[in-house]
Amino acid sequence: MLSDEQIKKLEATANTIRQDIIAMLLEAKSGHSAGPLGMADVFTVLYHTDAVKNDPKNPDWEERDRIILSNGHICPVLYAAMARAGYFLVEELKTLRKFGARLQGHPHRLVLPGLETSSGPIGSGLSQAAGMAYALRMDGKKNHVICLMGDGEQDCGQIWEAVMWAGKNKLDNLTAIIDRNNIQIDGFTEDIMPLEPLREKYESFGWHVIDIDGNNIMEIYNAINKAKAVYEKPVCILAHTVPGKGVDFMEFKYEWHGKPPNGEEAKEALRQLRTLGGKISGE
Ligand SMILES: Cc1ncc(C[n+]2csc(CCOP(=O)(O)OP(=O)(O)O)c2C)c(N)n1
Repeated sequence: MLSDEQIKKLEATANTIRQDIIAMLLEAKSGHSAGPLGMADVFTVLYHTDAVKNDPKNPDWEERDRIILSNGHICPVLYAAMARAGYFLVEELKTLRKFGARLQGHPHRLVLPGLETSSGPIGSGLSQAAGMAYALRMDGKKNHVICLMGDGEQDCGQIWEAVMWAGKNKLDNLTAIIDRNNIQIDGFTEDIMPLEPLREKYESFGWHVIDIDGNNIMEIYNAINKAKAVYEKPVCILAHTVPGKGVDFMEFKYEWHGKPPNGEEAKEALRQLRTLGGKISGE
């Protein structure tokens, strides 16, 4: 359980992360806005609570849970959550997408400590995560593997190979979190390639499914803890989020999938986010 005070603090952290995301994208002049803003609450729980085992001062800690970002394009939220947790200096966020930087436009495992995989080509993360979960179980280890995916990403066929395989092998040390924000690169998911009934699809392959409000810290925290307690089934958390969360002209707009704000838009986005709490980016 989280106390009201802890929740308030975590909500402020999520809004700090959102402000970081806007500042990073403005500086980079390219990148993705909607997905990262929508997933700020999930990443706050992943890196700023005890629901997931990790240690920013010791990224290779043997007992850490493994966080796999399959939808690598939303990495601004990953980087901001990691920086605010202490993996590296917040200052470094300004280097997003610069030549030679550790914060590449899609995560590069070999240059940034704390990353478990490189990603960018969507569709492969769940296979990697399932393989890791299987290997950890073979070694008798207790680490949990958490794989983040997009909903549009579910259109990739390889995901369904991993879904079948994880279900068959009863990988109860594996949790998938799907960003169910209903948008993808060029439209709404149900127009491009209908996914529903998504819950039933995962269930039919032997998964336990939990639907949550993916912008509610308490629901995210409880769902991850519950997922870790489920026995003999992998778990899929369907995190219903608002793409572009916190910035009114970005919310629910698929046009903001892969576009950064310009100067004026960033100013207005930061003004709106500041009213929701959290620190001004860089503070
Ligand atoms: C293999 C591969 N094909 C195409 C792309 C281009 N691409 C990047 S994100 C994306 C759509 C993903 O949709 P979703 O996961 O819902 O992203 P969201 O809009 O929620 O950020 C596509 C097609 C890619 N990165 N990799």
